[in-house]
Amino acid sequence: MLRAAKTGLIAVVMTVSMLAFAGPAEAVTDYRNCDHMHKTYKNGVAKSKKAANRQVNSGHKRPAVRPKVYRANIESDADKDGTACEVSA
Ligand SMILES: [Ca+2]
Repeated sequence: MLRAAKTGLIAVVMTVSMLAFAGPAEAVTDYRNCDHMHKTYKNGVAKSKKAANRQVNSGHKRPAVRPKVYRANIESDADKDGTACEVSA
């Protein structure tokens, strides 16, 4: 009985903490343009660390690595280099 109650409590705690964790991490905004995106991600958004490094190595500021945000805003990556709304350094 006590064990069942404990197990139930652990399950509830895990569920609540996973939801809390998933909240901000899963929040993906499709920005209407780069000015809008730059209010949150001032150097743009890369799909991977490799893509972010490519920006830095080509004279841009380091973008945030946010694969889901990138996918939601892929239309803002006009040159298809893996970073949306990159900013020159
Ligand atoms: Ca780009």
